[in-house]
Amino acid sequence: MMWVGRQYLGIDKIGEGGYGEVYKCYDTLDEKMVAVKKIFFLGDRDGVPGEVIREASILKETKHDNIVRLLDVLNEEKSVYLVFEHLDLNLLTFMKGIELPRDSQAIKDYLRHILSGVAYCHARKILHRDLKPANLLIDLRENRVKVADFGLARPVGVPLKSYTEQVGTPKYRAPEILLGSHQYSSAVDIWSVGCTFAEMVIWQPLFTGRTEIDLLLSIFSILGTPNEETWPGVTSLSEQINHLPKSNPKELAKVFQDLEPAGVNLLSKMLCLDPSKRITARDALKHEYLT
Ligand code: INR
Repeated sequence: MMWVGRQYLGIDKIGEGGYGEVYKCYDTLDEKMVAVKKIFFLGDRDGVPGEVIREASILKETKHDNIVRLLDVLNEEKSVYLVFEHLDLNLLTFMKGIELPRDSQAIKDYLRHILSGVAYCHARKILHRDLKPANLLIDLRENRVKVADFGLARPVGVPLKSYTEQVGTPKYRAPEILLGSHQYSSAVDIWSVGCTFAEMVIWQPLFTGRTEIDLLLSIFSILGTPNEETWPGVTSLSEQINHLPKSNPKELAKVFQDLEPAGVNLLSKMLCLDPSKRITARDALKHEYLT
């Protein structure tokens, strides 16, 4: 038996992200399940970075139906534990098609939920930076998606595994990041939501590739290789672009034959290569596909 503080009793390890491990725990005081994330840090001499505590305090005030609630922050010895509400499923399970119906209304509802949570955080200048099906959780009772892992500890946390051996692939990473931009804007989250939306429709990841370059080639094989005309500034972002094979954009309506035209239109605006022209979460919520 593993106790986290005096209140939470460890049951199972349910996840392992880049920056910590997640345990399903029993909250002995409130008599309910919670998810406890243990954050790892580089060196232990300076104790726990104050930044994490500050960020966590902000997130504790973040209350929205489509954001996984942070309930408690524990600072035990050299670790920080973040206590969240617990949900039984994530969108990965949904993608595997076992647990839930996959009709077009469900896709629409889930996309609206994800965008609502994202819009709420973006309005508060909180970025996610790593949106993917694994941290989109599903509340089956309310049939609602909630975004987990928003804006946490990324700049200060230390990865569990070295970059190359990180779990999974950077499948949901925006092209500007893959091309080496260090300027994260809210547009990176919209890209990830677009990839997730596409995946709900076609039952498999839209872009694949084990390495960043393979992934870029996969993206460009569908959306076309960008140039200064379609994405001003792209060549100064990365010289690399000039050496890649050139692809022409595919007709998205042909790639997504099961998606209604309004959905294809919204998807094309979320998967816009140029981040400055990518649709915002707020505008996406007003798009005819979702209204
Ligand atoms: C489940 C997870 C259910 N619930 C994986 C999971 C599989 C099945 O990570 C999880 C979480 C939960 C979770 O119920 N609450 C949280 C994860 C995270 C925060 S985080 C909160 O930050 O994404 O690791």
